[in-house]
Amino acid sequence: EKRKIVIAANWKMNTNLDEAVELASEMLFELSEIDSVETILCPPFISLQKLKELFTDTRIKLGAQNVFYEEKGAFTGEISALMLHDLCQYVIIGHSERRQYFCETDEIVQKKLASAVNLGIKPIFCVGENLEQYQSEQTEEVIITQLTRGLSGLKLPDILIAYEPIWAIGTGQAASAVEANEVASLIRRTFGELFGLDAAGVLPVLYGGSVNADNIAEYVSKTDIDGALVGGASLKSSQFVSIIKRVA
Ligand code: G2H
Repeated sequence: EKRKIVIAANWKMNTNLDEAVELASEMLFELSEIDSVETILCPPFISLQKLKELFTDTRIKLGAQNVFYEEKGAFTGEISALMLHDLCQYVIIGHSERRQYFCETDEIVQKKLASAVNLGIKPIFCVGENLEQYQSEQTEEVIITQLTRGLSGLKLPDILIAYEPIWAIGTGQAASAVEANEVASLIRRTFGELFGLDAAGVLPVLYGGSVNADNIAEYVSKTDIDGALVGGASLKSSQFVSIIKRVA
C-alpha cells in the first residue's frame, strides 16, 4: 500500500488575520482540484477559526503550531488540545524552535503528544539533531532518544513524524535526499520496534528544512520520505503551490 504524500505548511510567527486569509485564499484557489496530496496549513492560532470557515468542504486541512498538555485551568496564555480539537485536525509538536526558545524537553513533548492524541488531533512530531551532533555523528542516537522519550506511554498513536535537522532549518542548506532518507528509515524502524511493523509501514515520515519547489521531488522520490514540512517557502502562495504541484 502506497502512503499518501503529505505537504504541511508551517507559517511560524508570520501573518496577521488579514494576511493569513489572503494567503490561504490564494492557495485554495490553486489547489482546490488536487486530491493526491494531503495539504495541511499551520497558521498562527489567531487565524485558525477563519481558515476553518474558508476551508469548509475543501480538501485542505488545518494544523496548529503548538499545544499545551493540560486540558484547562490556570495556565495563562496557553491553548489546549480541548480548545483545538474542533478547529484543526493536526498540531506540530516538538519543533526545534520550541525546544530551543521555549525550553521544551522530551518530557514536555511527550505530554503534549499524549494530550493531542487523546483529543483526536494528529501530531506532526518533529525530531532532529543540531549541527554539533550532526558533525560528531550522533544523529542516530539523538533521533532514537527523541523518538523513544516522546512516544513513551502512547498506544499506537495516529501520528506523523517530521525529520528536521536543525542545521538545515531556514538556512538554505538542506540535507541531501539520501541523508534525509537514511534518517527517515531509522525513524520508521524505531517506530516499528515501538508499535509494530504494520504501524511503521503506514507511518507518514516527512522531511523539513529548506524545502522548496526545486528540491521537493527528490525527497519524495526516496523510499521512506512521504512529504515535507515547509517553513519559509510556504509563506508565498506561488512557491507553496509549486511544491505541491511538483508531487501531485
Ligand atoms: C523547518 C521548516 C519548517 P524552513 O522548521 O518547519 O522551516 O522550511 O524555513 O527551513
